[in-house]
Amino acid sequence: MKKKVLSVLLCAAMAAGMLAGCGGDDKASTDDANKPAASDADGSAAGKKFALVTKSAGNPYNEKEAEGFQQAIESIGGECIIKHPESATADAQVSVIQSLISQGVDSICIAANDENALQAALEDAMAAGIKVSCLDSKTNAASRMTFANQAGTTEIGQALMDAVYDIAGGEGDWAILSATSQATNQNAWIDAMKDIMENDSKYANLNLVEVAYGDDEPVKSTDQTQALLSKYPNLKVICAPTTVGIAAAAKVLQDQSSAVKLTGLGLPSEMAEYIGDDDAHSCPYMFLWNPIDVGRLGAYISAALVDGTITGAAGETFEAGDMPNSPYTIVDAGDGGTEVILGAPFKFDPTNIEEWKTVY
Ligand code: RAM
Repeated sequence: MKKKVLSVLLCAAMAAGMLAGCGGDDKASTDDANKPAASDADGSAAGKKFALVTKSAGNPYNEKEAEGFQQAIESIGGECIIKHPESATADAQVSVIQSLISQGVDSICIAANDENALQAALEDAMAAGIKVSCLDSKTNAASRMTFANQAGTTEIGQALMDAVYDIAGGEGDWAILSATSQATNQNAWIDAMKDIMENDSKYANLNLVEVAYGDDEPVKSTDQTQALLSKYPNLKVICAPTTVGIAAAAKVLQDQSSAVKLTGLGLPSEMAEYIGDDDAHSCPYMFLWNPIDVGRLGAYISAALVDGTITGAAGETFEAGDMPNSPYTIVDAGDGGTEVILGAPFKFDPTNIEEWKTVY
């Protein structure tokens, strides 16, 4: 627990530092290579270029990931290149990957908008000697060396399924408001929820009426929430396993004083005003992990791949600076590839949301 508090404090300090020192919010169209911070660099990655490709621009979760990635790369003396594609599509990411290959970067760490559609581009990158890994959302095993996974997929599915069960009172209609239909991470979490629901009679009285897609766009997520409310008059709970979706749905439900309740994965900073146990709040509780640490883990994986400490094989270990669980071990991801798990999903509720809303 002490470790966790320390990590939180470090991240808060780091987040504050990032605001002052770095502009990590660049669009794919800009070609921004940020210089290493000489003061805390130990030179081990000097002269190397480490790229991060997020899912899309304009998503605060992705910006937090980028903050963490940049901080870690700069702390080891590397050059950090952050790319936020214009939209959360595979096509947008393929163009970014192609331009990074031409730039001759040493590594690409990517939050995949599609499990399979990036394969050709990422194989080209690996053939050019670039070390490819994923964070947040993975590609298939053939097109990555390993993956910084924020938490175990089944664990996230179980936490969300139990929240739906609890908030619905064990029965009734519920719906999912997801990100894009191709997002590997959301699809894995949704599959895990369905598996749990279908294989345990405890959940037999819950009825999943629809999986809607807001594409991680606030306006589309708002429209999809409204559509769910009008299509399903008996709806009890919406589960949004996306920070963009949950924030949009929270506002719709709370503004309308709807009886429909919400849970899912959200940023405490965006969700604090909606979290509460009473009728005035739309979300009793939700889950997440530290997105800054997801970025830091992706950075340390990239660095270890580039300096040859790891190849991405299960069983290998690597140091990750002052991260709470360092050294980390690479494990089998169950899809033919490997992953590194950051930690467990963390519950945010009325007892702790005030404390966390200033952290991320
Ligand atoms: C959204 C994105 C991201 C996901 C979070 C929970 O911001 O889809 O990939 O990890 O939600």
